[in-house]
Amino acid sequence: PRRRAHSVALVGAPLSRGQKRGGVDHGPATLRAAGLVERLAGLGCQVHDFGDLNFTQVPNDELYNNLVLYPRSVGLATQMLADAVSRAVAAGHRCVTLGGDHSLALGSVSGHARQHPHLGVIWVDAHADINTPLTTQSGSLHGQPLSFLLRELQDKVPQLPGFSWLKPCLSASDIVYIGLRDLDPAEHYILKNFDIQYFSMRDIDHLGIRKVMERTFERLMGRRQRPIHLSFDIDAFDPSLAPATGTPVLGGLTYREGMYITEEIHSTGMLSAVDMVEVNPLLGASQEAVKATARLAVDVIATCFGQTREGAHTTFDELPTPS
Ligand code: B3U
Ligand code: MN
Ligand code: MN
Repeated sequence: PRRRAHSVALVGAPLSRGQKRGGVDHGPATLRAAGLVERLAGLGCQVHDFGDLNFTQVPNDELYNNLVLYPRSVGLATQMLADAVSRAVAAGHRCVTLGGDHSLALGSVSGHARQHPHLGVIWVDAHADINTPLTTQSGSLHGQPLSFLLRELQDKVPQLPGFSWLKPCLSASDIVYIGLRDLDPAEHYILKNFDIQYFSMRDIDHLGIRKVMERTFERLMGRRQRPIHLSFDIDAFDPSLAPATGTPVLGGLTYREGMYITEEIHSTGMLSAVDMVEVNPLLGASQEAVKATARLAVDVIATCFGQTREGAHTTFDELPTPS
C-alpha cells in the first residue's frame, strides 16, 4: 500500500531586513524556480502554495540602541508570518516557510508553537543565531532570533519596537543545534550556561552523523513524541555546495550528511514545520552556483517529505505484464 500523502503548505517569506545583504528576499522565487512544487507533488504530497507574504518596510525604522537594524520591519513581517504559519498548521498542513533571512524564525516558530506548544526545534546552521540585542556585534536580527524565543533568556532581552506581539515559546531543552562552526563569545556562553544541546562540525566529525541524529531524537523525544520544527539555514552546508548565501563558513556539512539529517527527521513521522533560509541568488559567483545552491535546498525539503536515496515505488502498484 502507498504511504499516506502529506499535505504541505508553502509560505514565501521574502524577508531581508534581518541582515545587510540584498537578494535574500528573492529566495522564495529562486526555490520555486528550482522546481520545489513539482518535486513535492512528485512525491505524492498535496501542495498548497500560499504564495509570498507581502512585507512592507516600516518608515523611519531607526536603529535600536544605535545598533540593531530594522527592528520594526522585522517585527511586523515576522508577526504576519506567525499568523500565516499558525493558520497553515491549524488547517492540518505541514508548513514550509521559504526564506528570506533567518530572522523569519521569530515568526515561523512562534506561529507553529501557537498550535503545538510542545514542539521541539532542530536548528541546522553554521551559526547559533542566539545573540541578544545587547550582545550582537553585527546588529543583524538574523543572528538573534533564538534569544527572543527562549524563556530562560527573557530577563536579558530588551523590548524592541515592533516586537510587542512576541512571547517566548521555547525552553533551552527544546532545541538541538546541528552544524555549528562560527559562534560569538556571548553565544557560546549562552549555549554552555543554559545547557543547550548542540552538535558542532567537530562533534559530527567525532561521532558521525548517525550518532548525532540518535542523540538529537533522544534529547527531543526521549520521553514522549512531539512535533518537530526544522529550521534549516543553507549555510550549514559547506560553501562548495551552497555558495549562494550571505555568510558562508568553511568546513560545513557534506551533501550526504545533510540528506541523512532530513531522512532521519522524516522517518520520525513527527516533522510538522520547516524553514529553508538564507538562499541568496545575488551572491553566487555564477548562475550555476546559484542553481546548485537552490537545487540543494530543494533536495533538503524533498527529503523532509519522503524522498529517499534508495528511491520509492509511489507510481507502481504492480509491474506491467506482457500481453
Ligand atoms: N553571529 C554573527 C554572524 C551570523 C549569525 N548568523 C549569520 N551570521 N548568518 C551575528 O551576526 O550575530
Ligand atoms: Mn541562521
Ligand atoms: Mn547561518
